[in-house]
Amino acid sequence: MARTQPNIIVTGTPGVGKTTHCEMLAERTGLRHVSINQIVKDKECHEGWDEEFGCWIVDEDKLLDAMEDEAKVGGCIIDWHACDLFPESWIDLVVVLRVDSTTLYDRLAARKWGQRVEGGLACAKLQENIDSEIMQVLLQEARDSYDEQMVVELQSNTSDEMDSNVDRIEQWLTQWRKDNAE
Ligand code: DAT
Repeated sequence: MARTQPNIIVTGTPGVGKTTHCEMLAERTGLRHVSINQIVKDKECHEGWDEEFGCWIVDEDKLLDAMEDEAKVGGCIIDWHACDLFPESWIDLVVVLRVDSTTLYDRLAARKWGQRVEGGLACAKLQENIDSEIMQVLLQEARDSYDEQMVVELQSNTSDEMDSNVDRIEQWLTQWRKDNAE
């Protein structure tokens, strides 16, 4: 059965603005903000907590099982710092948010990790995320995993850019709805 609403992934390095964009988009479009972090935690789709990286060790099979019904219905705005695990057939648009490394540094430093810099681990994690952003790791992952026409790279340094990104995604959604109207 064809989806009556599209599924959109919003991805990018931690701190690029995924959650902020997804919340704004959900409010404006009526689609659902699907936080993978929350699902992994709530439905226990993990094999424990990774102390080194400060995140859950995701059990991808369990996660996909937990999401399948919702993905089939459509209307999900998926918020996650990876995208290659979702089957291409589930997805209609992949938005990769990008940010300048100095802006990202400031945002990450304002988080808990920055405050624990002397602990070493936090500092390594912060630096790893900045390196990952500079090396376009998530953009490459999106391009490797999905048809190039589905992947859009958008800048997320300022609130003006965020507003224009949300406008653009809304326009895309309007067009998708027209194209897929029965
Ligand atoms: P993510 O979900 O990618 O980790 P976030 O949405 O939590 O990122 O945003 C991290 C912080 O940066 C948060 O305080 C909001 C701010 N922010 C995000 N995108 C922004 C933008 N385009 N302009 C200004 N601030 C932004």
